Amino acid sequence: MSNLFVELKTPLSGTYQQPTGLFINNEFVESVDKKTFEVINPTTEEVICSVSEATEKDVDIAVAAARKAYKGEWRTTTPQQRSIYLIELSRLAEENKELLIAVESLDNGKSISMARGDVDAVIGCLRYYGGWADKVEGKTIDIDPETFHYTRQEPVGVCGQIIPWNFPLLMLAWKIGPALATGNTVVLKTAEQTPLSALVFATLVKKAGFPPGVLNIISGFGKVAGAAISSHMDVDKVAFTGSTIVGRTIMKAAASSNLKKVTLELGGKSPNIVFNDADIEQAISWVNWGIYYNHGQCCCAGSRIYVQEGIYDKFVEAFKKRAQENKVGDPFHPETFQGPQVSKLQYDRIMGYIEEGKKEGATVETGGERHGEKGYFIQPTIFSNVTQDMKIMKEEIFGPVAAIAKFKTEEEVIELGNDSNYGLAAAVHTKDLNTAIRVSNALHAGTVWVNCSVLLSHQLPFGGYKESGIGRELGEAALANYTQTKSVAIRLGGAMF
Ligand code: TXE
Repeated sequence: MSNLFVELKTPLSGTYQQPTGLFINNEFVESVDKKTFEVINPTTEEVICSVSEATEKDVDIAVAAARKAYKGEWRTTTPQQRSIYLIELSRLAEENKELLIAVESLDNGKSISMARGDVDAVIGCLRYYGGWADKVEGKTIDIDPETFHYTRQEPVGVCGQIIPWNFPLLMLAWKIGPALATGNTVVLKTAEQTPLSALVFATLVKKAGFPPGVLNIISGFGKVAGAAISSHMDVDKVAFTGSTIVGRTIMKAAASSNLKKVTLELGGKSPNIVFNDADIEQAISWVNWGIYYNHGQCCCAGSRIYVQEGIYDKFVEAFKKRAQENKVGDPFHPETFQGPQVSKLQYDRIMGYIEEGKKEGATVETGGERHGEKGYFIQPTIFSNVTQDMKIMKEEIFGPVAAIAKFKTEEEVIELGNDSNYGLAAAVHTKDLNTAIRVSNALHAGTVWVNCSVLLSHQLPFGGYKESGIGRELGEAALANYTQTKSVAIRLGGAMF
């Protein structure tokens, strides 16, 4: 093994070889400046290993590799062959599932049950987009008998993809699936907090048969490698998932460089609405899942919980009990529901919001403190009596912190639900079909769940209204982000006009 691999160990996988280089042209390479950075285990706060850090120079090399592949063999690779590659990549992910789960838990801190769900979704997503590769079609358009018109859906070119740390592998799959299916090449930058699972995944890319340069995966920081991607003159499109503030920066960089296409999947503060007539047991289970799934580190987390006055007290009491039952601890313990937050920075941000909630006068029903002595663990926290103007009701906390408020009428809760700059998702709990449909239609959100919450499928488009983003990922809708329409008009003969 070269010095670009280190031997690591997890309780689930035993020892394994962790790649640490930048994955460019189907090989692991050192960064030009030989820079590296440390990766921290959020459970122990200890260093796991160091990985190569990409700078602008490495981004240039990766983009050149992606461009060369795009102009070369990949250009003439048939849609059916692209489908075969993606489905083989999905199969290899399945074959290496336990290792991918283990590395995800090690690096991100997510419980293995959550990591298992993620890796299953990765496998499904890659297979799904493999299925799309040979089904992207243009149209013939009948305009006049003298001319034959048709459209082609062509790839955009070299795509830069910048992903966050909350679902390191799943965000990778959501991004590369539609991009590769439609014939683009990719330079993907992982989040600096969680580079490890994507590097393990990279070992499968060459095995799946992808030509060199088609999919390049680099580790690095946002302000350096991320900024280099979004302002690069030879990147045709940038796709980003992360904070709204960085989303704005990326759009500006795209606008002031080469006007590359931009899709953004940003933050959220999703309302979770429980009506008097809801099945209260079910509603509590879904509300609990909606906010505490992935330790609250989910852009579509149901973090604003509005409960109708008739069941408010009963709901708060029962929800409190449920949240206290969520097992917090070692992500590798099979019964753990909630592991540590991903980093010290995120831990501090969340604890800051909790302090703010206390200061602003909301009631702490449960939690509100650190869990344990070591690692970035936070108790599942519920604030009740939260008003609309409080910070914890307005801003994305991105942690295990629920804010609950009481409402009286349907009209009032629609107003409250829509009173946000975000519009990623929402949930409605009621047994009345008319209420469910009326409220779903009235909410300004890219996804509305009825009698459930935070249920995602690679077949269903996902994305935000308002400041939650631009474009839709997943489903057939995502293909539009990675193709451009060419119209062809063929004159069939006859004199000009
Ligand atoms: O996100 P950043 P952070 C939200 C959530 C969280 C907050 C901050 O509220 O508390 O954002 O998290 C790259 N040019 N979400 O600071 O900075 C960075 O390297 C180009 C919501 O971790 O947005 C990483 O790869 N790229 C969210 C990615 O952007 C840049 C998921 C995300 O990091 C860059 C994560 C720059 N100037 C956080 N600066 C969701 N929508 O799911 C950073 N990056």
